Amino acid sequence: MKRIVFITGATSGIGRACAEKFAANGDHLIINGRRKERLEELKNQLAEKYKVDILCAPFDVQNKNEVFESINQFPEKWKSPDILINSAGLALGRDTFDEADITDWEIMINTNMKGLLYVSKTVLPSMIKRNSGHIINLGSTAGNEVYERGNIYCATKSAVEAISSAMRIDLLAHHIKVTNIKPGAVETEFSLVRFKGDEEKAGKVYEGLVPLTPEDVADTIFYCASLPPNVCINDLTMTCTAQANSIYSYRE
Ligand code: NDP
Ligand code: 8X3
Repeated sequence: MKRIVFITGATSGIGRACAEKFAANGDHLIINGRRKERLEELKNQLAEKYKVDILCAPFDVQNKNEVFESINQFPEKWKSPDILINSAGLALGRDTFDEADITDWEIMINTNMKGLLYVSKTVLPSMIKRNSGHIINLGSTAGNEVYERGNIYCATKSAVEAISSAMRIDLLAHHIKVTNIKPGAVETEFSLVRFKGDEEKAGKVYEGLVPLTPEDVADTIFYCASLPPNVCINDLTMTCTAQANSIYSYRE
């Protein structure tokens, strides 16, 4: 059966790869991100290629009112997504705790934690009404182990772990699955964003190893989203073969 899949952060990286993967399966999509032109471009491309219906939902997940107003104004057929993939997120900076920029911290907290909460909270009533649904959060190996100069980014991903566990417990009675996907290094725009456009620093993150691709992660998310109703992957850590955890990698 074809599903409605709501993907935040679909303008790039893992979210975008998920959009392609689910569309290829014939699922209908709600795609979010702040860059409206990219959303429109993706919508046209995937709708034509896979003949699926796509709704663009351009909003900033940090803005509570924008999130509530936008989602609550979805046309009737889009009001009850089967799957929510919370991929919108970012890291900003790799500085020691004492030197890090407080505004960077606030943006990470507002996006990775509060944004995820706002979107989930707005979508949940329809899942509860239907007595089914699946929320898939993007955690990270950074939520498993804190690494040097990772401070608040790691903290937000630890929070995603705790939030996912809390959601899973509290939503048991409503038959809603909650999955926390925790990838290691994935080559996307993530590092370019983290290093504020510095391509050299961003490139170094993936030097000497073959990182995960966004498609690797999307394939895994698709697998988790395609299991029978009685099966839920609660959390899943995945890294490239050259990475053991958020601290140890082997570089040639
Ligand atoms: P990208 O930078 O490639 O994509 C991030 C996406 O998030 C973009 O679509 C961006 O869209 C969106 N986004 C960021 N801020 C907001 C906002 N305020 N409102 C709405 N959308 C927003 O990174 P990835 O695909 O790699 O990251 C996706 C998720 O995966 C993040 O949560 C990240 O923490 C996590 N992750 C990434 C890993 C990696 O190594 N790449 C590893 C582990 C986890 P736009 O700018 O258009 O708003
Ligand atoms: C992104 C992976 O290693 O940059 O969550 O923290 S890492």
